[in-house]
Amino acid sequence: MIDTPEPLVDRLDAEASCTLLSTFPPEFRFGTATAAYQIEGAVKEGGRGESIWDRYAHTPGLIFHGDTGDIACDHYHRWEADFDLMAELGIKHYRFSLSWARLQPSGRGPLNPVAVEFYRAQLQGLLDRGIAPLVTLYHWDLPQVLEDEGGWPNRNTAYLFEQYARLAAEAFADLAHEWVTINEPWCISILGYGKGEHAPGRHCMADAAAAAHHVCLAHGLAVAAMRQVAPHIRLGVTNVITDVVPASNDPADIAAAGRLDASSNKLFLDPFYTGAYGDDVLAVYPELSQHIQPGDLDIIACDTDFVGINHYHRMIASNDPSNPKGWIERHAEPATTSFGWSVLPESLEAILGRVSREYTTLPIFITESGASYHDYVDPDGMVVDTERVAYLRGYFDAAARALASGVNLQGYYVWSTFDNEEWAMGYEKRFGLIYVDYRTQTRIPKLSAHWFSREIAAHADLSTK
Ligand code: IFM
Repeated sequence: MIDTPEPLVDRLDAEASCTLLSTFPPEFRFGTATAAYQIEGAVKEGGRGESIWDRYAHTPGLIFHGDTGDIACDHYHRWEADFDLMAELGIKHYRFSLSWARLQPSGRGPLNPVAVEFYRAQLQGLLDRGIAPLVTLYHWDLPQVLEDEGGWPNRNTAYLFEQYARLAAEAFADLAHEWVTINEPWCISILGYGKGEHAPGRHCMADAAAAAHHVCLAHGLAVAAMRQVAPHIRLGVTNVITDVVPASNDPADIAAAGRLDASSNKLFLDPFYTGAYGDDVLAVYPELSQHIQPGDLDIIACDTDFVGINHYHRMIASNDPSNPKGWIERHAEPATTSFGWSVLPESLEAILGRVSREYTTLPIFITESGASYHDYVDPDGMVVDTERVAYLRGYFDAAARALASGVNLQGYYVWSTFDNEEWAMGYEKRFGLIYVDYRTQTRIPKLSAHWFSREIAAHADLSTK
């Protein structure tokens, strides 16, 4: 176990709690999560191809401060030391992603052997340290060549993803037994193709609707292909679920909240877990229908083994006839993360209850939950992120309440292991339990990392009793 630096000991004693000890079953998994583009760097090494995020980041004006993922946390070169540090902290579960652009630089054909070796070494490195991997196949880094062929709005991208998924299962399933096919279809399609806030930066809702359907299809095709070559693996898809509430009891605001919910949550929960898009979803995205081919929804609603949920905030919806969408949305207050995102643990409880009541009783993993704060290194060389400790305690308590109420919750991965490249916000937002000094690439476990380390050690003790 890691030594807690002297200046943090008192603070940590003050922060200690018994939440995990008393409320989570011994087999409940606590872990942390990252994604390839956000931490790896080395974008031109090992035969990696260009991804849509490389192209987007290098387009002036799109990313805060002109930041790019070219170096990021340099995890490509430092992964062994990074895993050593995680092991010292006692982390036993780790979710990370494979880079499609690294494994298939041209989006098709055999996997790049250098990348296969790199990820096999990482997987083995995790297992050697007693850390169980949860591998995400796609966390947003589409090979740029596929975007040049139309990207996710092009149905063929789903078939190419199926091939990539099959090859990845062949290459890694002996070492990786649990997989998330796709991370946050909403961000891929709506932010990437509709709002232009993420790569590839298109502003076209018709493209976004096409992309949404093809991302769903890609998931279903991938599950079937991966099961064929590796029947033993466990599979799921991860959606980001927002807690949507109306601004008032006015029926017009309630209807507005329904439309916002349809546009963000139901757009994916419906097809994945009911095998149909709700009428409310089709009303918000009328273009969807023209992309649905016979049999698609059966493929999309395939059997999976678990449900991945990422959760970050609550949005408040109000009716607004003057807005082209018919509603406006704002972040709930108090907005206390550095992103302006709400800190409302009851939102987590609400969305977990909702998914298990309305959609599925499959095991649920919170595959991401966390907060960005203005972390800095103090004169003692420490990063004292008391806000993050409070945040995590509140959200773990909410998860415990959901569990007690009957939600089949089986794990919680904190976003993120390290500070990293936060997409369009570059390095300005810090989500990590471990602080990264990007100039020197020094890693400093924050107060929250020491707190988490103590908590998970206490929780691990449960299973030995
Ligand atoms: O950093 C992202 C992650 O890649 C996907 N989910 C949300 C996080 C915070 O914005």
